[in-house]
Amino acid sequence: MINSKALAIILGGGQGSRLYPLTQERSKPAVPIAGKYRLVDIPISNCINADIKRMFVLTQFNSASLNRHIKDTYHFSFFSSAFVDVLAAEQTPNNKTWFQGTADAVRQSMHHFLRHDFKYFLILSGDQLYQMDYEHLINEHEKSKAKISIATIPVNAKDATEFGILKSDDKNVITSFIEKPDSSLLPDWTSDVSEDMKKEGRHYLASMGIYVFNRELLEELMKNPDTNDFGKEIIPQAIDKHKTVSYQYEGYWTDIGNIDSFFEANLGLTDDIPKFDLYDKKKRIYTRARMLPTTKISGTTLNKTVIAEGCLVSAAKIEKSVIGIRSRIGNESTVINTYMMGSDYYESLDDMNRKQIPILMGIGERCFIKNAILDKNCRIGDDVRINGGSHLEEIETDTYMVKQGIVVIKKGATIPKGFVI
Ligand code: ADQ
Ligand code: ADP
Repeated sequence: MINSKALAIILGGGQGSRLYPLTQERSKPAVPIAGKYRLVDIPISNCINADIKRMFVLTQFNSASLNRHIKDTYHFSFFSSAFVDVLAAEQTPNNKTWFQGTADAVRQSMHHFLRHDFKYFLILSGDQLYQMDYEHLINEHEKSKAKISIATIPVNAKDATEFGILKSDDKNVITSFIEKPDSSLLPDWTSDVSEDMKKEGRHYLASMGIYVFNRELLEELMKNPDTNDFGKEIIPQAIDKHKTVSYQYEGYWTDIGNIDSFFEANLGLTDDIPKFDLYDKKKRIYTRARMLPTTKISGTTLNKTVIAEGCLVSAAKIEKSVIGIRSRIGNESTVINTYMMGSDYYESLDDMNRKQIPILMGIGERCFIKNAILDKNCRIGDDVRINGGSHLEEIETDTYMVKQGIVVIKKGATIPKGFVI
C-alpha cells in the first residue's frame, strides 16, 4: 500500500554543530543510534508504518555514509512508486549558498517535490525519537479543513523556552504562536492541558516541528524569499491568514538535538520499560539488514544493557549501556553508563596474531569506561580509564571531546594504553 496523498520531507539537519563531534565526518541523519540504527531511520520508519513511502531527506552536506545507508536499506519494489531520496544543498548558478534554514531548505528543493503528485506536504524533523501515526495526523488534517496542521505536545516551563509555543481555541485552531519564548513571557502562554499533563507540570503546548501543509499553500508561501525558517517566520506569519490547527500528541517524544539529549535517549533504551519501544510489533523501526553473526559473551556480569549483533564481549561488567554492532570488549574491563556505537568491520585473526595492529578496535583489557560515548571504530588501549562527569572541564583534542560532562571519543580514534580522562 502507498499513501498517495502525502509527500514526506525529512529535515535532516543544519550543520549539526550541537551534535559535534558525532557530526564531524557524517551528516546528522547518519548518526548511529540505539546500537544499530541511524537517526534518519526513525522518521523514515514512521512514514513506512503509515504507508507514506515517498520521502526526501534534506541535508546540509552530502555524506557517503548517509547515501550508502539509504541506498542499502530502503529497497522498495521495482513496480512501486516508493522512494527515499537524499537532497543535499546544491550549488546552482542561481543559488550559491547552503540552506539558510528549514524553510530555505524546502524552498531550494521545491522543484524536486513538485514533480510528484500529492495533496499534502508532511514536513518532519530528522532528530527526534518518537513513534507517531502520521496517517492519523493526515486524516485529522483533512477532517479539520485546515491548511496547516502542527503536531503539538505539552511541555514543562524548563523545556518551553526551547520550542515554539502556541495557544489554540476549543476547536484546536491555533490562535497565537511564539518561537522559543523568553522565560519571562511564559506566564502568558499556558494552555488548558489534560489532568495527566498538569500533574507532570506540562502546561505549555509546544510545536513538535512536524507540519502538514496543503500543497498549494506551501508552494505559495515559498515564493517569499525573505522567510528562511518554519518556526521563526513561516508559522508565526501564517496563523493569522490561513487556518492552522494543533494535532495534540501525548506519547513519548524527545528532541535529540544535542549530545546530552542524544546520550539520555540512547541510555533510556536500557530502562526496564523503555519509553521508546523498539519491540513493538506494529510500529517497527527499520534499518539496514547486515547478516551479522550472533553476539558472544564470556564471564561478564550484565545489568540493564542492550547489546547489538556481532559483538565479542569478555568484559568483567557492563551496566546501563548500549553496545553497538561488532563491538569487542576485552577481559576485566568495566563499562558503565556508556553508549558504544560499535565498528564498521572486523579485524581479521591474521592481523591480530601478526600483531600488525598495536591497539585493536574496541575496548582493550582492564579498562574502566563510565559516562562516555564511543563513536564507531574506536581503539581503546588496555588499562585506559575514562570517567566522565560534571567534574570534567569541556575540552577538545584530536581524539576526544568532553561535552556536558560526557566524554565523546571521536570516530576511529586511538586512545593509548593506560591513558586517563
Ligand atoms: P528547532 O529544532 O530549534 O525548532 P531547527 O533548528 O530549525 O529548529 O530544526 C528543525 C529540524 O530541521 C531539525 O531536524 C534540524 O536538524 C533540521 N534543520 C535545521 N536547519 C536545517 C537546514 N538548513 N537544512 C536542513 N535541515 C535543517 C523547531 C521549531 C520549533 C519546534 C521544534 C521542535 O522551529 O517551533 O518547537 O522544532 O523540535
Ligand atoms: P554499517 O553496518 O554501520 O552500515 P557498513 O557495514 O556499511 O557499516 O560499513 C561501513 C563502512 O566500513 C563501509 O564503507 C565498509 O566498506 C567499510 N569497511 C568494511 N570493512 C572495512 C575494512 N576492513 N577496513 C576499512 N573499512 C571497511
